[in-house]
Amino acid sequence: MNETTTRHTFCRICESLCGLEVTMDGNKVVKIRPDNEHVATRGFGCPKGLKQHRLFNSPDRLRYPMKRSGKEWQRISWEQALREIGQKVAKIRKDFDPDAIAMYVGTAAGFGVLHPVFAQGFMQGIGSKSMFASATQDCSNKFAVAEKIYGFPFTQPFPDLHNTNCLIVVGANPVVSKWSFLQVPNPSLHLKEMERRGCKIFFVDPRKTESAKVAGEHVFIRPGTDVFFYLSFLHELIKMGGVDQSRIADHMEGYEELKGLADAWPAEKTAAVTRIPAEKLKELVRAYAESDGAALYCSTGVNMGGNGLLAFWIQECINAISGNLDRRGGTLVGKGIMNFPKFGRKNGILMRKDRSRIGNLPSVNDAYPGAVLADEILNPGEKQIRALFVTGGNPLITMANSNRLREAFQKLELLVTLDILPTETGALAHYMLPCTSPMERPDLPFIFPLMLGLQAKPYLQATEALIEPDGEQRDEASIYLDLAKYAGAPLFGSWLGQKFFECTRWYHSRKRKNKGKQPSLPQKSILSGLLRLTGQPGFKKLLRQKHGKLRAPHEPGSFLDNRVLTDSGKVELAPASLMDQTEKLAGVFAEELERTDEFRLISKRAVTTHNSWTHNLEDFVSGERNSNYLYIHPADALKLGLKNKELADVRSATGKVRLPVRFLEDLMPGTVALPHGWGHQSTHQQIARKTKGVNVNILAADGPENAEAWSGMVKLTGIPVKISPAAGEQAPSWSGLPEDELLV
Ligand SMILES: Nc1nc2c(c(=O)[nH]1)N[C@H]1C(S)=C(S)[C@@H](COP(=O)(O)OP(=O)(O)OC[C@H]3O[C@@H](n4cnc5c(=O)[nH]c(N)nc54)[C@H](O)[C@@H]3O)O[C@H]1N2
Ligand SMILES: Nc1nc2c(c(=O)[nH]1)N[C@H]1C(S)=C(S)[C@@H](COP(=O)(O)OP(=O)(O)OC[C@H]3O[C@@H](n4cnc5c(=O)[nH]c(N)nc54)[C@H](O)[C@@H]3O)O[C@H]1N2
Ligand code: SF4
Ligand SMILES: [Mo]
Repeated sequence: MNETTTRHTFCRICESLCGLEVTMDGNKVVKIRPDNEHVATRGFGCPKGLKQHRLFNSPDRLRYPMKRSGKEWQRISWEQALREIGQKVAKIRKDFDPDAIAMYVGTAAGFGVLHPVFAQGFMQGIGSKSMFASATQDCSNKFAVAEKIYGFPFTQPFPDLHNTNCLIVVGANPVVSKWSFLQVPNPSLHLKEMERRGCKIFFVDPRKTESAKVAGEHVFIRPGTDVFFYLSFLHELIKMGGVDQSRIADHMEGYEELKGLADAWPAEKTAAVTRIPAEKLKELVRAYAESDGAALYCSTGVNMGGNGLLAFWIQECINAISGNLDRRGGTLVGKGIMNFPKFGRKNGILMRKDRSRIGNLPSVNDAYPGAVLADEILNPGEKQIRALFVTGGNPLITMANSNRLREAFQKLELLVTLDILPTETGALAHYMLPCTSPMERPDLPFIFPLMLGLQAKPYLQATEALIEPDGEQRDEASIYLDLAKYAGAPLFGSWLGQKFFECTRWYHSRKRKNKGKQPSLPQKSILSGLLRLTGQPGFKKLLRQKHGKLRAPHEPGSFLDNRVLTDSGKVELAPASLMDQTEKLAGVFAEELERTDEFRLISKRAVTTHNSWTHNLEDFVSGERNSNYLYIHPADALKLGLKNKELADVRSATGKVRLPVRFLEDLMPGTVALPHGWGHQSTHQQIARKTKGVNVNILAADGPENAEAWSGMVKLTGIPVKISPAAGEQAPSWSGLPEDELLV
């Protein structure tokens, strides 16, 4: 056996960014363990992170540029791929409008520093504003609200977990998903520690989750009704006198309007809709108001429920007026390595005021809502989308109304995916371009910690590429540099910049003297430049601190005085654009009262799956795990005549799927759960495609009429469904896919 070596890196699959210790045998990763000495993540890791080398090593990995003719895929050279794609882009740009070329930026793009920057540079060079992003599935509400109340979309307060005495978690399941918009590894340990030191914890969720079983108290809420929970919380908080008037006077505008809004929503009124008894809600408010440092936190269960904009806004107002914002034990606003919000606001970054051609919906973080992507492709016009680049995402599975998206994608003149795997979206593409995996590229932590300090314990870390690609995989930055060249549209619209990067890459490749290697930008030098620009140690120096380098701890009291970026310099509690939206609330409430019998479908994440892309490892999908299931409370099942393990038909206004039932007592009656990210029967991933699951997003509605104002988000949770025992033929479409698309 060769001699093995040990290297240190960090995982780039989810926001935990766990420090990892890797055993290498030459160019091969043989074992991954959690890094016990990591300054912040201290020996934590999950099965996905610890087996990622096997996911990345799969024989199905994209290793060469691939071109599709009809149903046949053929390996082609990079030269051919880049030239043909570039020419097509140039032609569409010339014959139509730059906006006819679109891009969808998926979650994976956010886990590298250079990938999203160069993708954006490519689109800017083309002059296209047709950007879409996975954030419109899961968190645009947070960005839209933050821009209005704090002055910048990325100003995102997070709970001071280490010091808080009361934490109310609404629609999040950190034990499975880790925290989002906050980097805290090992959520179970943290929650237990918090409870041990006397912190009160509540989980407000339609399911008694894994998190709720670890610590704290669980409170059921009917899916999609969070906005009424928050309104009553605000009402009762004001009534109890839990408001810090002097902080409001010093740092906030609009309190009287906010108070006026809350008047109409006592806990007794909303209980019928949220199903949270008034007394229980008051108990939560009391615990929150009486604690020395308390925080309300929400995530996708609230964001994706149809009223995420208003719900999150009111949550933030509660944290602010109670005096908890910017306070030890309350919520904090972190600092990245630079003052990105100030820089962004000054330069208009992420603050474009564009509106979509279809539906006239505003962009959030300079991206349009995914809700209109299919419409933008299907509806004629000069700016009709004709080409789409999908970069680190898999929209066919993860966006609403998958069958309509499929139809739209099939009409595109050019669909290109940049991925590490041949995905379901890739199966419809004209070209699939192979990218380096996280193990094959040097990096710094995800943009959130680096630029915004959304970390419980702030630190910095750098990692080398651990292995060389075993095929022709290239890093995304390099791919976009070439695509820009071949399309005749320089990155960021600057020929000088384009030439600079081309020369740098040429020089770097020559210096490496490695024949046969793929051309690559000097990523470490570029990252080092970024670090130095912001007064940090360079990349090489940072690498020496292999377990991470701690940064200054968060400073409560550093935000309200001088980092609020609204025109008034104060937190805007009641901006007109949000107040306008409250006019619909009475109507929504009345409708909720009418629809108390309706079944509502929610998502359910698992430790072994990550959105749509970790299903190609036998360990994660063997036995019972080879499918998703319709989870239902046994009492509901009995009413509907459904039996455990038998098939059910699930219908929504948009589509239908058929899948096996599993009883789950943890669910609130009237709620069913169906995990997302499944329905892989059309992918070229050999293991994933043999799984049986269905794509839940066949049931979710898209289109501008279903998009929430300002956030542009559609309902991916709380979807109304009808359920019955399976009846009639098992048509292929019940698995979510047309017959001619099925590979098995
Ligand atoms: N019904 C329902 N729908 C949902 C959700 C839900 O809860 N319920 N959740 C939503 C959420 S939270 C999100 S964020 C979206 C996710 O939406 P997407 O971002 O579209 O989906 P992912 O499955 O995360 O896709 C990531 C892709 O990146 C690829 N990849 C991994 N590493 C790399 C890399 O280094 N480089 C490149 N180029 N590619 C890489 C993977 O193979 C995968 O294809 O889905 C949403 N959809
Ligand atoms: N293992 C694993 N980890 C992941 C991911 C993954 O797919 N798998 N995805 C990653 C991504 S992209 C993200 S954004 C994060 C998401 O992280 P989280 O936002 O924590 O996502 P979930 O674990 O789905 O938790 C959402 C919770 O909301 C509840 N819920 C559903 N509908 C409602 C509702 O209407 N109201 C309320 N109050 N609750 C509701 C659900 O029951 C669930 O417990 O996780 C990340 N981490
Ligand atoms: S929790 Fe798992 S997937 Fe997330 S960063 Fe840690 S090891 Fe990676
Ligand atoms: Mo997400």
